[in-house]
Amino acid sequence: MSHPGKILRDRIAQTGLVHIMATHSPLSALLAEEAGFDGLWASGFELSALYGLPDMSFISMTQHLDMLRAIAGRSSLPIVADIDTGYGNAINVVHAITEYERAGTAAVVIEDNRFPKVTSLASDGRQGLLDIEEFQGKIEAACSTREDPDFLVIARTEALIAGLGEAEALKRAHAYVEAGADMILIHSKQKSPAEIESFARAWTHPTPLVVVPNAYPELDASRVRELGNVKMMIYGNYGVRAAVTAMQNMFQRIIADGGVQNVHKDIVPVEEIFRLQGMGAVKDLESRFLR
Ligand code: SPV
Ligand code: MG
Repeated sequence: MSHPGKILRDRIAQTGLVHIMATHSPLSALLAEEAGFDGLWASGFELSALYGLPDMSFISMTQHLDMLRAIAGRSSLPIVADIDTGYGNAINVVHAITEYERAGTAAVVIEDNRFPKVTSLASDGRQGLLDIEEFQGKIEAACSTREDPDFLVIARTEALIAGLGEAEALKRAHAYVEAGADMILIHSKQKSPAEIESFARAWTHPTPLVVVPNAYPELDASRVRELGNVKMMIYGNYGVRAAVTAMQNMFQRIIADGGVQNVHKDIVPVEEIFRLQGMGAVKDLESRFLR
């Protein structure tokens, strides 16, 4: 049996900073693995977008888990699962952790929003945070449910997103570590990384931080390494944005050109899709077993 939590922990120890790419499908996971990422982010935002829905708890745990299992079946990279609020209260978290660990997840991120959550990145998003004690109960529930002690429980505070300021974010992060969190994900929706960098400098606790530079793309790996205590960067929505950019462009050109006569040379040949689909293995099986 593989131990995805151990694989992720070892990778963090070896590199000092892991790069985790958002995925919404096994295909995008394969592409992330081939590109050289250390792990996969089973993003709620990306999966919601894949269904054409906003990221506000419309996607069920079952839908998210089904996709995560499909991803785990096609990639050997450790998966960091975005389980949003944990699908309810601390009891729902117990159920979620059991299911996600069985599905082969290396780590979960649970955020201190109230269910149903609303995407963090909307400028006018409604953000209601749980009381600290209630969220501590969810973190404790997650930690006591995991069977593999290397399975990582990452607590995410939305205090900066909710406009509660750095002192509240620090207070919450300390409380979540006290409850057992292995890492703290600190997020912001400001356009500049200043808020995140200030938090990271003020965070003197040895528990490492996770950042998601979606709104503040200038926060690159070299800037993150300078902070010293950030051990994971999650590229939160780059897969789905890249896919949308490519498909919008391609579909518009086909309509404008009245056919595919011009565009076909600008996209991968179908053989590349065969390769990603594992058609080579099917050919071997055919020659062995089909009579
Ligand atoms: C996600 O990718 O679902 C995230 C990151 O949670 S963000 O959308 O930036 O909140
Ligand atoms: Mg999310």
